[in-house]
Amino acid sequence: MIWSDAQMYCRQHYTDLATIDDHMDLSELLRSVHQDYKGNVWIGLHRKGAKAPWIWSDQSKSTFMPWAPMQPNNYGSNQYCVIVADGAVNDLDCQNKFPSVCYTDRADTEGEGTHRRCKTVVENPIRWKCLPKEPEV
Ligand SMILES: [Ca+2]
Repeated sequence: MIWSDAQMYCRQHYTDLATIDDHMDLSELLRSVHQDYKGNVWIGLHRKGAKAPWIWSDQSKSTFMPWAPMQPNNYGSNQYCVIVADGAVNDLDCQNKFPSVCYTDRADTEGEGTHRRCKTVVENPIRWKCLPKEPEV
């Protein structure tokens, strides 16, 4: 999907496109993704224009943006959306079609009122990574 479709899809079916909070979160994301896919995936990081700040789709305040070397470079002056590739992030043209990583907030049954975020990789066709498919309503 292109980035905006991925955002819409994640918001409809999960909580939102994935946010990365820290190195642990990045490792978990890579582990989810790399089960059988090594390519680029959209995450929730994006911006409205070349001068605009980078923001997360879910309004997260996370400042963890593990840019690959020389990134973000806004190559071609239209790279406003962000992928994870090779364990780092890179800005790309939002019109590219990639699988995306959504997340779901859900109660952690072993925690004490804390939540954990389950990440799910979405492709065309949709592949379910860490949550069972929800019944059709
Ligand atoms: Ca780039």
